[in-house]
Amino acid sequence: MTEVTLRRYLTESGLDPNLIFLLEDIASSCRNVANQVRNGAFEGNLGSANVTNVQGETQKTLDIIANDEFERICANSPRLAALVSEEVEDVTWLKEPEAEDYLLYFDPLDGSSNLDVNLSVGSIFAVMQVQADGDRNVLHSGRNQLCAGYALYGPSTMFVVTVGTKVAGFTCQHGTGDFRLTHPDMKVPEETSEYAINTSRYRYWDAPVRRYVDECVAGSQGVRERSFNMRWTASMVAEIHRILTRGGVFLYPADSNNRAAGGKLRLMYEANPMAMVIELAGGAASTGTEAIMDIQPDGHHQRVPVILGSRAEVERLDAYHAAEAKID
Ligand code: P6P
Repeated sequence: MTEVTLRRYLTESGLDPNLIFLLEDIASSCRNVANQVRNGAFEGNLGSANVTNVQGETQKTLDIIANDEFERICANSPRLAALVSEEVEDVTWLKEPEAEDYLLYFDPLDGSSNLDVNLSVGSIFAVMQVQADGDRNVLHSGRNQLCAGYALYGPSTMFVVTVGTKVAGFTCQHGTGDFRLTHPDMKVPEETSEYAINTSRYRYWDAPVRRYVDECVAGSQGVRERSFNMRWTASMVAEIHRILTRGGVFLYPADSNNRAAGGKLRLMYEANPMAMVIELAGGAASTGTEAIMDIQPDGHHQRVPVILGSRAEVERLDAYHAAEAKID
């Protein structure tokens, strides 16, 4: 059978042609970013740009290059009205907004601290729509996302996308550069014995998170009566892809050190897109106290706590947070 290309898959999804154009532009941006990352050492693009972004983080040279690639390619998408990028403080308006124009939210290069040590990085994206002519509001809840996904720049480059039903994975064919369908219906296993969290933050964690991780560490000798495995790759895209492939739960919770900032991960272009992917793959995505996609944003760089992955484990963590709230 002829392998299904991204264009054929999107066309057969019955999407508005302008949304198909935009998704193909996003995929082209990711393909170019993959090439820039792969050739970073030859182009002198590894290392820091010695510039601090709106997040207060020192930008990597490739952060800027990746952002520029998305802007350069997607700015030509016919009905794209605005770009909301992790790397740019303000919303970039490309045209006077008209009802049903598209809004693109993206993290052009997530996990870029991994670049210099040659570990996986990725790009994350979501698309929503302008609600009315002239409406410049970009603060819509994640339930309004039309589509979302990510590119993973790993041993192979993959483009994973949901357009509101299934989650499909496309692998970039070395040589042609085509994205071909290799994972037609990605699902998150309900149960898991693998969790991902930065355990160096243990001293900052709230009681529910400590309880959950302590029980995992206790393994078969504790209340869970089975052993667990832990992973932490410092790349949300890589963590989510592993969870989509074999299950797991990813936590970047609120803690005593990040609570004033709202958490670590950003709602509009990290948590929301990944929450849509995970939920449509049968998993769950929560802050510990509410579903991520139910949050009404109050800023386009807003940070939120993130707990997502295999549904049984996310529900357990939500229950631990609820039990703690009763005690407080
Ligand atoms: P830490 C990368 O900077 C990122 O935003 C996510 O991709 C990743 O999961 C997390 O932060 C890593 O955070 O505290 O381990 O460096």
